[in-house]
Amino acid sequence: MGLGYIGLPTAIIAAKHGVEIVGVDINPKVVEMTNSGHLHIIEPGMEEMLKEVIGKGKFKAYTSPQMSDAYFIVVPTPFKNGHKPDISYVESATRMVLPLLKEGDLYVIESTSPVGTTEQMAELIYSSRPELKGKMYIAYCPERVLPGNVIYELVHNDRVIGGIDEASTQKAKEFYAQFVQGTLHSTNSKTAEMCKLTENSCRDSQIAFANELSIICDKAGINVWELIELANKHPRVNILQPGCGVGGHCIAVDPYFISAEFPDEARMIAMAREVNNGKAEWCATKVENAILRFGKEKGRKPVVALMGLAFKPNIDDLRESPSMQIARTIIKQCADTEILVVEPNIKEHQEFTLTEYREAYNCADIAVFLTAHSPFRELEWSDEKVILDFCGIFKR
Ligand code: SAJ
Repeated sequence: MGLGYIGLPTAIIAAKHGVEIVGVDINPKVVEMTNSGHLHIIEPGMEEMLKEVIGKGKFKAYTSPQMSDAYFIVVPTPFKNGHKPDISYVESATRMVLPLLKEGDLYVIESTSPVGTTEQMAELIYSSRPELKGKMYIAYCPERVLPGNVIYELVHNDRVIGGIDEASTQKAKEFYAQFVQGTLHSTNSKTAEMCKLTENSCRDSQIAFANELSIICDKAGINVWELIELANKHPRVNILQPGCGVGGHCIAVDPYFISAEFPDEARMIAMAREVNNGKAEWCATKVENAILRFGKEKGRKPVVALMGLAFKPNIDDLRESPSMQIARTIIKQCADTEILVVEPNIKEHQEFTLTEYREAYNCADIAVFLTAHSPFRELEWSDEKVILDFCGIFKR
C-alpha cells in the first residue's frame, strides 16, 4: 500500500527475489507509469529492475488492493499544524485492506509512525473484524535506506521488527528474510516505532551540533572544518559536517514525532530542529549582507552564483532542501541583483533558470556554496571573489 520512495523500491526488490507483488497506489498516474515500466521516483538503477519484474509477471500495480496474504503499509506520515504527526494515510490504507483480511494474514506498517500507531491500527482492524482477533499477524518494521543507495541498503541493512505479539514478530521476520541479508532484530511494536524516530533524531542532533559549532567558529574566526577534523582525531569524538541546514523527508521531519508527543521531555531533540532550521536562515542573512557590502564597497551590484539546490550532495532530490529555501529567500530579498542558480544534477527547473556550474562560478562576484556536489570540488579558489562556502567545498 503506497508506491512512493520506499514502497515502490521495496515492492521491486521483493518481486526480484521471487515474491509475487501487488503494488497499490491511489494515484492512477503512478500506477500507469509503474505498469509501463517507468519509475516516477528518483533512484539509480531501479528502473531497469522495475522493467525486469514487470516483464517476469512478478509485479503489477493497481489503484485498489487485491486479495493477498500479506499487506504492507508504506504511505506518507507528514505533520499537520504545530508539527503534530498525521497518520490519516496509514489509517485510510488500513481501512482499504480491512474487507480483504483473512485468518493467517500478515499486516505490517513500514511508514515512520508515532509510538503506539501499530497497536492503534490493530484495534481498528479488530474492532471491525472481531472474528480475526488473535488470528492475524500484525507488526511494525521501519525502513532505513539512504536515498540514492536504496538497491544495496534494502537488501543489506539490518532491520528492526516489532510485532504486537511474538508470533507476529516471527511471521514478519519470515517475510523479510526472503530478501533481506542484514540481521533481522526482534522487538515489540512500540520499541520498533521509537527506534526509527530515534535514529533520525540522533542524526539531526549530531548535525545540529556541527551547525552550531560552525556559527560559533564564524564569530570566533576559526576554520570549522579544520577544527572538526582535529577534534575527530580523539578516539571517542565523531562530529558530523556542518551545512546550510537539514533537508529531505526524514531527518527534518521525524524528530517532531517525538517532540510533539513528549513536549516537556524532548528538549534537546526540539532544540536540534531549531538549530538546524536556524542555520538556513543564518546562511541566507550572510548572503544578503555580503551582497549589501559588495554594493557599498564597489559601487555596483554583484553577480551572485548559488551553487547547488539538492538537499544533499550528488543527488537530484530537492525535497525539503534548505538550499532551495535559501535560494528563494535571496531571490526575493535581492530582486535587483543578478542571481545565477546552479544545480548540476538536473537539466531544468520550473522555478529557476539554471546555469552551468563552471560558467556561473566564473561569472560570479559572490559564489555561495549550498550543496557539496562533487564537481564543485574541481573549481579553484579565487581571491577575486567573495566565497561563502557553507558546505565545505574548499574547507577554508
Ligand atoms: N547533513 C549534514 N551534515 C552531515 C550529514 C548530513 O548537514 O554530516 C544533511 C544533509 O545535507 C541533508 C540532511 O542532513 O540535508 C539529511 O541527509 P542524510 O544523508 O543524513 O539522511 P537522509 O535524509 O538522506 O536519510 C536518512 C537516513 N537516516 C540516518 O542516517 C539516521 C536514512 O538511513 C533513513 O532511512 C532516512 O533518513 C529515512 O528514510 O528515514
